[in-house]
Amino acid sequence: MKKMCTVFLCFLLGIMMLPLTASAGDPEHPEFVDPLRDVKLFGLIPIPLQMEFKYADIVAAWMYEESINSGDLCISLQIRDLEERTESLEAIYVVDWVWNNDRFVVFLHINPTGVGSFVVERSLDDNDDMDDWMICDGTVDVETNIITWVVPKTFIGNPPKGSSMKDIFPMTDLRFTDDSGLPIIDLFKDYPYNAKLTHNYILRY
Ligand SMILES: [Ca+2]
Ligand SMILES: [Ca+2]
Repeated sequence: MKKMCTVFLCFLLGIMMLPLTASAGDPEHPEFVDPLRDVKLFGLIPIPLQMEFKYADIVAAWMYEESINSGDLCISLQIRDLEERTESLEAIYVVDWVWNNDRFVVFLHINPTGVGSFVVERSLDDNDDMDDWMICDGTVDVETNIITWVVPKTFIGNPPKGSSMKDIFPMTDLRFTDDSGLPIIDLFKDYPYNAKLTHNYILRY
């Protein structure tokens, strides 16, 4: 009987914790998980040795909010081995998502001169062309290999508590730098199409 009670209690606790787990974005419960060592030439051709591309290899992405800054939505992107300064190529880090049929994207460039601006763009008119952008706050942490953008909810249409952020897709690009004189094409990419896991993020505030 005691054992049955314990099992029942665990079951109840499990049910109570379910909504939390479903909406909690953090490194242990990311909304997006990508395979490792899957950076490809032009995004198409597998590369056997991936050592040179660790700073373009997506590991995971997630969203979160903090109660003291509930007017912001934070978007984190974890990379296999993040660098604050690249050796020669320009690295572009992107995460996009959808809410209410509108598209949003955050991005950041890191090149041999260092870290660029944290940018968020929005498309509120049912197409993929971004119609507005702003510079937002953010951090690059090379200890944890995590980039985080802090996006004011006012810029993304003030989604209310319980709103579902869908299609959270990160992407990376390595290109020649603007001042290299070489063609600005996407040389190496990690695409989200082979994701191991994708979830929506449900706003908590
Ligand atoms: Ca990857
Ligand atoms: Ca991938």
